Amino acid sequence: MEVDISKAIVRGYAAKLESCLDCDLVVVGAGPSGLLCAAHVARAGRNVAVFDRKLAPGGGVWGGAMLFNEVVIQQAAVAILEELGVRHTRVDDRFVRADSVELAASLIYRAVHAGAKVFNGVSVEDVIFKGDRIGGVVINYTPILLNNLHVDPLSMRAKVVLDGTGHGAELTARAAQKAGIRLETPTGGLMGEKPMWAEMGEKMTVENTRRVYPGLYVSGMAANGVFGSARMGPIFGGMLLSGQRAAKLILEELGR
Ligand code: 48F
Repeated sequence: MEVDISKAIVRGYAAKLESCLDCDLVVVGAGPSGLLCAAHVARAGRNVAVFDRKLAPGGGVWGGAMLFNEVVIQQAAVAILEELGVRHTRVDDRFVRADSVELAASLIYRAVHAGAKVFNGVSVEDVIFKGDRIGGVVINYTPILLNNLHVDPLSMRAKVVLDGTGHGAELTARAAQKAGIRLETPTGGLMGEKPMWAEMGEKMTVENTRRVYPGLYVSGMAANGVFGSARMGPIFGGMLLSGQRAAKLILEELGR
């Protein structure tokens, strides 16, 4: 029995991973923007893989604000909450609030049920770069990286890569630094996140959701990090709207 259990797991995981080695979209970072984008693109019938270095996907949603596990969402994104099936309570004319655990669980459920393959405990440590385009990602198990073990990674091809890595825009920063590329930003480089300004941060995270290099898009806080916009704290409507916009732009590109 022990061996049959192991066989089932090994075969299931191998099949899942192999099905993504040449995919349409790799989402790096299973935060709210990345998960919602993955759900939409997978629901449109595309082959989507999501990687998160942590054990639990969901990014910064779980802890609400300072571990007070509630989140605030502005009216503009309430329709997304309803589509996700997340219950919410009116705060005032501008906002509703919701349980952060319910939001994180719903985002993960929607992405997986739409057909996206979510790989937890896997870090993206590099991109595949061939001259004029980002063509995929380089992955490794997080425990290998945490223990500084000298173990080579695996690579997977993707038509589009989404940097949804949150504060720091880690993937875009690494790609820009290692490949020496000029990003499609006003300065050609990573402009860096600005201090808290909730209204501006929320507005800009949606506007900044776009392509930054052929084959590479940014969403959520990574988008604000790349384009030099403010952080916004525990209001999550912008993240959801950013994920929705990323999906729309990526589906347009994939449809070409
Ligand atoms: O930061 P995060 O939640 O992404 P987001 O969609 O949302 C930001 C909000 O949570 C919050 C906010 C207000 O609304 O400001 O911060 O921008 O999630 C990013 C995920 O990316 C993973 C990381 O573990 C987290 O779960 N991640 C980061 N770098 C890597 C990565 C990497 N190199 N490989 C794999 N996963």
